[in-house]
Amino acid sequence: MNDNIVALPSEEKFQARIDAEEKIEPKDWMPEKYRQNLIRQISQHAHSEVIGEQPEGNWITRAPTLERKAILLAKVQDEAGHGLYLYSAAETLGITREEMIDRLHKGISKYASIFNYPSLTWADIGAIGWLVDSAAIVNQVSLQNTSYGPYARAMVRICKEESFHQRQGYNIMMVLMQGSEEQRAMAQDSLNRWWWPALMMFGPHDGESAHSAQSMKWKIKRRSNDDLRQQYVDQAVQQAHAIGLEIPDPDLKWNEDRGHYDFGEIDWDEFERVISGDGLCNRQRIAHHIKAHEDGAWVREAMAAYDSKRRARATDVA
Ligand code: FAQ
Repeated sequence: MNDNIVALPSEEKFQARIDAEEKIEPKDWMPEKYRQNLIRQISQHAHSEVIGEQPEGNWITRAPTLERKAILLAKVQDEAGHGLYLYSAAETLGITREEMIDRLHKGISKYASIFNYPSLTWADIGAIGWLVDSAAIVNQVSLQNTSYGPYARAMVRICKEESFHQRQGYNIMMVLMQGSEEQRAMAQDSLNRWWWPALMMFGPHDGESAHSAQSMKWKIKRRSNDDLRQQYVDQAVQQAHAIGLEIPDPDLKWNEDRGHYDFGEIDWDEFERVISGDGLCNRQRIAHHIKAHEDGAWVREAMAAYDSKRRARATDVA
């Protein structure tokens, strides 16, 4: 740390470290609001990874081939792993896993709105991998440079795995688009249903985003919601057109001056409804999570008993 920084009062010293692109580590001093904001964002991110297993898990037993089944199974397991890295990163901030899960079950802590939409057809597994994982990557690449060390490091591995997820989803869509008329229609229908929810993943417009200004100052977020959404649209439109899919947006148009696509307005009433717990699948997703959590209680108890026995044995030996 440089000498000028050491002489400043805590808050200023902290901001100076952020401005100098230093990583903040768990035992470092940090403002309480920084800690709380990180716990909020990282735990919601973790919940998203885990709840996101549900719409995909719905198709594991119905995947069209053994190969597709094995790939989907591996992807869903990866998402569980992402949840694990993220819960662990949040725990370094002084909150327990149990508290985070409790907040999820009580509706205090959110998770990505997209997972409150149903996966109705096999093409939806393509759309989730292509559109949802792409959106996750666009955001998470920027989070590899977030100011909190454990979160930034978790993002590096997560981004690598999400890239494989994105490719498997796009490959499903590509194969369907090379198939029968019915298969092409299924792929298009899936894009029609998932496009707008995918754009909502980036959150409210910058001017409406409650946390953005402070999160950008603390470099918890590195790019704004609208900026990331624009990059995503520019990428996804080209990918859709390359395989013959049409983006369901009459206002979508290349803007030569801006060098970006213009696109239509998100239905923000729908967004608000879904993040407030009133989407198509919110109740089902949480009920399923609570049941799985309760059914798995004996595993956690057995692990805790094994761990305390192991520690006691280690103390005896010492
Ligand atoms: N859904 O002030 P902002 C994945 C909430 S991972 C639900 O703009 P912020 C992998 C927000 O929490 C996908 N809630 O908030 C996968 C806040 O509420 P609060 C998850 C949303 O934090 C793929 C309020 O609105 N990725 O998909 C949403 O600055 C396939 C005000 O909003 C991450 O979590 C939303 N879409 O920006 C898994 C990335 N948008 O907390 C399985 C990390 C906003 O005050 C299958 N997170 N809200 O009650 C972030 O980058 C940010 O948290 C944002 C929101 C950009 C999501």
